[in-house]
Amino acid sequence: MKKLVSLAVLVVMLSILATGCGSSSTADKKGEAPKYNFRLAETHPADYPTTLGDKKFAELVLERSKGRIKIDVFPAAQLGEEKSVIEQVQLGAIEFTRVSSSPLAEFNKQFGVYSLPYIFDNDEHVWNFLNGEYGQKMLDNLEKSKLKGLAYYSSGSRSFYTKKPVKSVADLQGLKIRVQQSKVNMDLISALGASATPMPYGEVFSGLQTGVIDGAENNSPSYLTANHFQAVKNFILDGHQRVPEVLMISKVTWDKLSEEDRKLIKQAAMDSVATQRDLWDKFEKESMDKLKAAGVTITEVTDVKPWQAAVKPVIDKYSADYKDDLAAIAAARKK
Ligand code: GTR
Repeated sequence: MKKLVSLAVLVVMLSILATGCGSSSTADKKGEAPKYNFRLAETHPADYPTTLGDKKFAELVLERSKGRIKIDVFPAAQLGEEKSVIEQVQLGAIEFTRVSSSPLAEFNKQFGVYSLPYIFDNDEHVWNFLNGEYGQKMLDNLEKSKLKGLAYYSSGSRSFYTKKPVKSVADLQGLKIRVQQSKVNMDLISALGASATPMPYGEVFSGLQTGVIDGAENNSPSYLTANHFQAVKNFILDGHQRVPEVLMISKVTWDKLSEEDRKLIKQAAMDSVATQRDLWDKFEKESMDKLKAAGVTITEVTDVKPWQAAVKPVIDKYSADYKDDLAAIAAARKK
């Protein structure tokens, strides 16, 4: 009898699982079977605000195409780390991704401008630029890198977190700091007197735990959700960068779509931005509270000038390469 009951429980559980996972679904219920089944690669966990932005995008596309275009979001780097994902998107092996502009810069040099330190004053300045003609044109310019930029998402500002407390630039001297895989980032860390260690995002936690690196840098939501705060507990809010996130489609995929579907996809991406930004703003605050509650020591930077002075050589090195881009960014400040 007991055996029979557990068998029945098992059958019920399996059928629940089957309905939950079946490709089912939303598309079928909405009408036609999907003509396209695309994948979107995301590095963050399923409930991260940016992943929820991706999902909003996929939902709008499914709805507006009446189930013809289905995009499945694969969170938590299931399809690989950002650098390898970008390569696969260039080839059309993965159709969509959302990545940071930093690793993207290795594929499209212009995006490196976003990694330059202290070029934006605040979030408003960032969005003035991104929503302006120049920022939008940059998304189109990704075409020469076999990619097509659809929209920008928020990612706040990046700051350092370290094993030993850092209270000033001087405290960073000689520390091994993980950076995103891009040249501008390497130069930035060197200018601050630390030793830059590029590595994929997914390896940072164990790097911090084992002491391969002494620290890393990111926004508060990433510091929290990637569990880096469990390994190192000193967070200094120097806000050295504001690096926008980019939602993209493979140019290979884009070229196969009808003009009508392209418009639908572009519009859905643009319309998903409000959701991502709203969730982002809320979660940014929430993550600071959670970090504090978890015993992280947070150091405010009241005077950012010594930090700006220390990284000036990076601006000097790249100012000729990014002359027009920097001028457009500066102009977005005045608006
Ligand atoms: C995050 C960003 C990710 C990833 C990560 C990193 O802020 O959202 O896409 O680039 O930083 O540091 O690798």
